[in-house]
Amino acid sequence: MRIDVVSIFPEYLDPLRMALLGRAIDRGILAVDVHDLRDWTHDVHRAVDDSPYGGGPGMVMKPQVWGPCLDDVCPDDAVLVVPTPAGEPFTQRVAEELRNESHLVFACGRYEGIDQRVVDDVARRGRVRELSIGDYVLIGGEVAAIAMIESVVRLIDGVLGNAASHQQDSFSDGLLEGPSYTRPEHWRGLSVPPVLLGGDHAAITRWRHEQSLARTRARRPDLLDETGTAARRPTPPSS
Ligand code: 6GU
Repeated sequence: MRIDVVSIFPEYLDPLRMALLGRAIDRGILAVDVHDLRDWTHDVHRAVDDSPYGGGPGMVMKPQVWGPCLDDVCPDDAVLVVPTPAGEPFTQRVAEELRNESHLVFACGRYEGIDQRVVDDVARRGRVRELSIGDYVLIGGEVAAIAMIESVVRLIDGVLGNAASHQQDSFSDGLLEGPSYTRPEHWRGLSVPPVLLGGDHAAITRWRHEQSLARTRARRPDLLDETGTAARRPTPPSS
């Protein structure tokens, strides 16, 4: 997969080169290119924003800068992702859709956003997703882009050490994951649940499912339907 990110703070994206993502880049599974939006300005001030039509607070990012930038960076067969708190919710399902793409381009806006015509223009020739990572507001799209990129890239075959591990994640079966334990068996007066020590694998599977359901009921009842089971059906493993 190829990922391009455009930002006025390219150093904000440095974490993409660390740890598992860095290793995926080194191994040729992933290519990441970060671009400075100001490279597409022509004025001495390298201005990327202007005041909004109709008035109001804040600034809007200029179409005359973003347009030529995306002409260069975002070909028609890529998916343009625009991180915005006004976007559709970015969920595990969206991550699973995006992992099948060969080229993603992230357009990170700051201030009050990007002139809408930039998105509308790219949508006439290609695919665009305006996506939000949650119901809170960040200063800019960079941190949201990092979150989305991590969740997409870890689904690509060969990126995680253990290919099976992402199939048991929270959300992959529509429930939250239950608690995990490792040695020692007793620690600061707290003990590992005995069922995990018994070696009865059917009992362990049953217990883990009960823990998942109880935790989901307590923390995320919105994930359960009227019958108390996961509203989201697990997606079948891809080839
Ligand atoms: Cl994608 N961007 C910004 N700036 N804030 C957000 C967000 C995105 N998702 C939630 N809050």
